[in-house]
Amino acid sequence: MFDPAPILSGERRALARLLTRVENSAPEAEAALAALFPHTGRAHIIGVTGAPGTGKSSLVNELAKAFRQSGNTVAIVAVDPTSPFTGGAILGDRIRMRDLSGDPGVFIRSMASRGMLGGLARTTADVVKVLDAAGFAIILIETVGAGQAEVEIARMAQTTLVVEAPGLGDEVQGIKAGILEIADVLVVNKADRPGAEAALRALRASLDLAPRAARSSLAAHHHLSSPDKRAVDESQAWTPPILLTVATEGKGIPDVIEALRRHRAFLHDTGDGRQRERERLRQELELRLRETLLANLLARLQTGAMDGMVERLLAREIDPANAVKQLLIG
Ligand SMILES: Nc1nc2c(ncn2[C@@H]2O[C@H](COP(=O)(O)OP(=O)(O)OP(=O)(O)O)[C@@H](O)[C@H]2O)c(=O)[nH]1
Ligand SMILES: [Mg+2]
Repeated sequence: MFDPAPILSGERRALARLLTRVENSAPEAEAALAALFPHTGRAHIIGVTGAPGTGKSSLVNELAKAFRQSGNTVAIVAVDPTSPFTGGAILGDRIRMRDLSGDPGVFIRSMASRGMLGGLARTTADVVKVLDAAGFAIILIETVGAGQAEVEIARMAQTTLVVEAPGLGDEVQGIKAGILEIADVLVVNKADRPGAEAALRALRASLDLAPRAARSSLAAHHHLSSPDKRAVDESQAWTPPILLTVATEGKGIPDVIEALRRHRAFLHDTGDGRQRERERLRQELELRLRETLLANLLARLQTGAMDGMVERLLAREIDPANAVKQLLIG
């Protein structure tokens, strides 16, 4: 039987051991997650995302220090979904976050997608649940904002902080468009570099252009559809603040902390937080349902049935849609 007590009291070795099991989808992990679930839902989960090299890790490091100074415990989850050679990046982060190590109120976990059975987004969600149950007041999740997995990871956060930096090439414009929509707080880091003010103005312009529904509360498009209700919602919609920082010098950090706290209060006061949570849980349920149904189905197929069907497709004897029908009929 899994004993949740060591995790609930934040015992670090028990925590590290369980997180490894969760990452490896070990059979014991499921029982542990079930036992811990009632203890989750207390942390402020903050996603930090943005193009490569914008200074996310440096910023996370500074935010963690500031949160510690005001007495909050902090867990950091650094996710590196892109590179199969994560050793270097994680080592770099370790060095950057060195001033946090040794502090019992800080827990840092680096995750790479390689070899992860359950998929990165789901595993990250489970890791965050464990840290939440362990009582960390603040959970910072760093992802590189490049693809679907990262956006999904950002969505599991209550507050999403998008980091920009001046002088990024055109290739990141696409990334920007996608992640601007999910931003609750925008930071232009590397404000010591030329072009920071211009980047800030450009961001402000694209935020003004963005359709309001896209960045107002989730409630606006899921729940409240009648015009007058929407008007009410607009008046209390969240406008993402845009802030300048120099993470390497710790400049601008108090304003970011303030914005994060304000956003949390907004989520609480408007009921938006609960609606986001509801959406997130629905998504998780759907995802797991889909996975389980598929796994059950594949387990029931006769051995070789798939291979045989692939050969028939190859020979153009059948089309994919009818192949599925035949496999389901058995
Ligand atoms: N000039 C300047 N450099 C910075 C600032 N913040 C971070 N850097 C530098 O930018 C580089 C990348 O910083 P990281 O914090 O690793 O950025 P990141 O976004 O986490 O990078 P990835 O995780 O690899 O995507 C490092 O060399 C930092 O020292 C800043 O405010 N000003
Ligand atoms: Mg980083």
